[in-house]
Amino acid sequence: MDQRLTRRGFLRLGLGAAAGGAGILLAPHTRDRLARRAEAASVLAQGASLRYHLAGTDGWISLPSASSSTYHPDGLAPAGLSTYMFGFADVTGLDAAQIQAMKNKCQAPAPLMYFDEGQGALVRLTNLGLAQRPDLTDAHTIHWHGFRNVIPMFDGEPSSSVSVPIGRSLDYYYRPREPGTYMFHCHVEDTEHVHMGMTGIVFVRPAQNGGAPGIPPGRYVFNDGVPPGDPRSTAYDREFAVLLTEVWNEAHWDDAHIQLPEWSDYRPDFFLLNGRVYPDTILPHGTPPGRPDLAYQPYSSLIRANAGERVLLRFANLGFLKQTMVLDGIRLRVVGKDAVLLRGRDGSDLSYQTSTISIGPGESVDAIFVAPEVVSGEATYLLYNRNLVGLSNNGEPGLGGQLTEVRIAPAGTLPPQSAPNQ
Ligand SMILES: [Cu+2]
Repeated sequence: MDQRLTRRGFLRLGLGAAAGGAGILLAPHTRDRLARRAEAASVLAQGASLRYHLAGTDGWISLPSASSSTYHPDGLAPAGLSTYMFGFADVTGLDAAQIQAMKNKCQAPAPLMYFDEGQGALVRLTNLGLAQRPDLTDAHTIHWHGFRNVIPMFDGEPSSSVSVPIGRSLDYYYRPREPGTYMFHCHVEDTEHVHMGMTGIVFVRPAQNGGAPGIPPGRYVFNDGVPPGDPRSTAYDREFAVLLTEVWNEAHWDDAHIQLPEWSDYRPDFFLLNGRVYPDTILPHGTPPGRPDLAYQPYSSLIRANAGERVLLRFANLGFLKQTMVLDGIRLRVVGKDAVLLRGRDGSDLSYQTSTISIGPGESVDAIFVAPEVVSGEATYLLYNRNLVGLSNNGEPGLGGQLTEVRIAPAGTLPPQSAPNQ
């Protein structure tokens, strides 16, 4: 995009094409394509390079409510659970019997996936079918939303590509070239399958993490080309992916009860961060003590850091409504939008500081903050949806929805982060 095609360059292109057509030499892009094809073949030949294995199926999650209505909690829900879902289960490394046992045990949201720039990797999708709806023969796919180098085979958009029928698997091959934060979802009957929960975050780490001339190895959002001390740097110490989704009780109840929702009536009742609503958002990862009902909502949204550390928030929205998230008292610096570094073509820094991030469906935002000093003990800040509706559970009084805490500990308290969101 930053190279203008001059008249001379255009003529050179024509000459190159003519030479290639005459069989004199292989144009560089042809050689590149052959090399990539060979690389893909070698990756596909190695079963070991399977990076993630997801199973598409249905299941149930737990969303809290003080009152009950026709649609919530669902009368068909297993004890302790409330809401019927479609989704992905993490079956990475499981054997065939263990994978089959995950039918009707999807999680919300899908497993967090991440990749390294330039490294080819496989993601296997197995379709286990829907236990609650054996009458539905829905296929599933993985659509990596925003992936810029996809070939149709692995795009997951079923009207121009393949999808995975019940009982079958497909290996998706990716070689990411553009670092940043993305999202993925099933693209089959996508209004339904996306809303029902087949959504997750995927991000790509830049090659610069391995170091570059004048830049030490580290953690960077993008190949920003500057050392960590530079104001334009995207270096960070900790990273947290935050997926925004919604649950409209009626649509979920309809799918469990063999009914069809009228999507133009869309009116969500729950607003979720990483598959949970406040106050569950601040509970630990996995199944928190005393909360077996959260077994299928494994992701905490609690953000913890030491004072002085740089913290990256990777936001993505796969609900159907625009949301506005606020972090009071700490300035965010937005460095990326839709997996693009905010940098002008002339190199100017287009990142900006804000306390407020508006994010529409299908959009992602990369924002970094520096954890402020703490006076004594831990300091707590709130990250929340500015719209009161998004701060409520099922429209009831009290705080709920898209609210979580940012807890800052004195410098040196927390060990280095071992994995994203930890
Ligand atoms: Cu699907």
